[in-house]
Amino acid sequence: MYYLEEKMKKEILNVEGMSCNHCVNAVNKAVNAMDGVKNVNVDLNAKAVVVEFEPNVVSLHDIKTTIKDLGYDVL
Ligand SMILES: [Cu+2]
Repeated sequence: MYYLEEKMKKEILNVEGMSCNHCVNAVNKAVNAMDGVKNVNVDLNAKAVVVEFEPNVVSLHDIKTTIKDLGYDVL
């Protein structure tokens, strides 16, 4: 367990353009589907996407690109 946690990274992204639960679900679903992503939590009011991932498997850049491809701005 400790070993796994060492390999995990947690980042908070500021995402503009999410306006309703449909947006929340779209971001959740798309990011969760990525290899190496372990957990996603979207806070609509805070315009925040908290993502836990394995940097060895997926990059933060790729996660940002996935969100941008949905039509939202990642600051
Ligand atoms: Cu929406």
